[in-house]
Amino acid sequence: MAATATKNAKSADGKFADMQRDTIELNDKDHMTTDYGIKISDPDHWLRVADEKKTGPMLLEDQIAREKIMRFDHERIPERVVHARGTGAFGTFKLFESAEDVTTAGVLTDTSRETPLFLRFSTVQGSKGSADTVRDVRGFAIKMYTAEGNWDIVGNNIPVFFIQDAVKFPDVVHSVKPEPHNEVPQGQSAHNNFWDFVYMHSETTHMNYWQMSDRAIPRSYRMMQGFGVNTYSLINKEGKRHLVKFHFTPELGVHSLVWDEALKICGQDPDFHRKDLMDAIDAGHFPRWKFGLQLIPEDKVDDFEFDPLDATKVWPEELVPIRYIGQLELNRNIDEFFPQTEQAAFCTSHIVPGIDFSNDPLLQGRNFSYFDTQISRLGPNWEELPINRPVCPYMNLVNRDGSMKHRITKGTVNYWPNRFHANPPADASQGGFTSYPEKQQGIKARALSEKFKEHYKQAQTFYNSLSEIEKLHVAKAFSFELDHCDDPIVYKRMTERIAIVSSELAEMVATNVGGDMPSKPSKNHGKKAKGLSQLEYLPEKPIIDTRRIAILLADGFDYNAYTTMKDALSERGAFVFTIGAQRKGVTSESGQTVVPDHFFTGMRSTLFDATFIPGGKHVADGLAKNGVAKFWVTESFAHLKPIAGMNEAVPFIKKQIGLDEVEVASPGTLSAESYGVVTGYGDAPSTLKVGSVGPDSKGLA
Ligand code: HDD
Repeated sequence: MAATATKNAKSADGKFADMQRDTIELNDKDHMTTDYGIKISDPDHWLRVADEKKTGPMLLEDQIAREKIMRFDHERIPERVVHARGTGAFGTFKLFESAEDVTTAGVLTDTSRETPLFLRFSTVQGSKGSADTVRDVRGFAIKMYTAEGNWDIVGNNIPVFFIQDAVKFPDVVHSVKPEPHNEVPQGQSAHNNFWDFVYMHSETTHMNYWQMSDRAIPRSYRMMQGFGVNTYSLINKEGKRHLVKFHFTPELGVHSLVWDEALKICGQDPDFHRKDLMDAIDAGHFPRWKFGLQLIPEDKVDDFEFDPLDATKVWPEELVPIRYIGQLELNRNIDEFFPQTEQAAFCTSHIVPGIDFSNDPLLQGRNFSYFDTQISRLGPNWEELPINRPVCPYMNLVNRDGSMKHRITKGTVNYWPNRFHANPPADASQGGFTSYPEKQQGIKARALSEKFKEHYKQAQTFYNSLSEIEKLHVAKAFSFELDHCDDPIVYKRMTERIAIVSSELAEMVATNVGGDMPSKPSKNHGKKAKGLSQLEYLPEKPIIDTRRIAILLADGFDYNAYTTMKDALSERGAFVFTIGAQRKGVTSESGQTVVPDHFFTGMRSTLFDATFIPGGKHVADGLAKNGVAKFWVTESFAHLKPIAGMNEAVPFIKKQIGLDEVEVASPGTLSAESYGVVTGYGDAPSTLKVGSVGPDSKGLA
């Protein structure tokens, strides 16, 4: 048993194998039973006194009906107090390079292992049923089922945090959550209380800029970075300590929605990100992230102008480069949401030998909070639940009982030490966890170190490092948010605060929302840094894998152009969908019938990354007469998305995008100057080049 468990913890499918013990599969042979096992003959009628008209009273005696109703009455558990909305998937962690110079952790030193893992993505503020594409930080919580026990990295897609001291967490969360008097708004930071909090806490400034950037409206969970955020320690076999930050960089690059799209998708498909992840995994397009470490030797901790234990600061890559040593892949969808995602529970305090904490004051508080919250969500035996239990052998003779204990431990003693030497602890040579023997001395005080008091420099570096388009998006985001604050105290002084980082930005926002500007312009240190603009994280070559591409059709389309383009895109890994005038079928010029995946009113351009329209009579006879099809093109263009058209579709597209007079692209080309519009003429659709639009492409958004 122990040997199987250890093997499971080192093999990619180990957690799957472990969960099979508790997995049953629905079929048409096994009869429906009560939870205590008797077969049910009629699940549809409550036992009652059946008089002649069958209108008699219902009987409390019906244990089958009572069990069903009782189970239903109690099927909800408290949602997570933050990060309630999310979804997860299983995967594997592989190491390419051993980090044995800095740690003894097997998961970071044994390159022959494949460590199974579960990763849950989430938004922060919204409740469990809120929409996926709101402006928010995204959670990136990983549970690695290592051979030495579970290691949880409970991170975000933004490398810094709002506050420095964990004791402020209830304040920041209360301020951003719906206001207490009316529980409005849901899943949004655009309200008085949040911006009041931001103003009152200048330590939020750096995080606030990231949150107003495109990072907070990702295109997909698969296209975001992951950061451990807090500072941990790695300890090597000589007992030397390095401070460490963990990084995950997506193979697909970092991409975002534009705000108008994000807003619309909230209504059009609130599960957009959940479905995107599941669809990609189901289709075998497994998302991958490079795993890297930033390391600071213990004796260099004081060498920086910031404190490396301050979670509102990044460690600039110029000073502390990222050392990429591994890869995380997601490759299996969950089978059932509640037991495998709702009951998943993470703890920042779950670390394995070779890894240790630091005196990061946010991390220390988190270590208390996560462990505590699982008890109200799941009860004291939450670590025994299939999704949470380790894959390696585990046993503790003292940790017993409590509600819902289900593991059975044989033996007559439940204390240590005992006369049988049962369940002995392990010393370090046997893999026992030993804390880093850091010397600690001081007086008790409620305080933070001096360097924690500087709150603006890195926010300015972040803003300076953004491209012009990203800066414009930040200005629009601040303006949207403050426009939703109706208390002048809040929005007026907030624009003054923005001016500390950038007068130019504050000017734009103040003009839009009616805010105030300080009398003196602020000073800009002019510094930029690596790794802050998301445009640095585009894939090396443009790729269209898993991008959702719509082909618009009505009766009379060019079948050859349609199939050739569809096949070419599918071959390149795109997900192609046919959107037609009606789902019962559309007929081509040459008589072939295609049954579209959706009809026009059932879908919106916002749910696709690009659009293709083949030539044919269908343009004049169908698309040009259909308001939804016309708006589709206009809206796609406004959202900066590539649009391709053949023959008759070309003038139609030009008209919808309002560029009648502009020469779009020469046939078969794609360029920024072409406004992301590709056109092709003639019979040979293979002359069309399939590509994607670069960051500089112009558009109306
Ligand atoms: Fe937290 C959940 C990320 C600070 C207290 N947090 C939670 C989740 C993520 C984060 C991804 C969702 C886990 C899941 O999917 O189940 N939290 C962070 C990051 C932080 C951070 C990156 C800053 C570095 N959190 C933080 C502080 C506290 C908490 C300072 C409390 C002092 N967080 C919680 C919590 C949650 C939680 C209330 C809610 C559900 C849960 O823990 O399991 O305990």
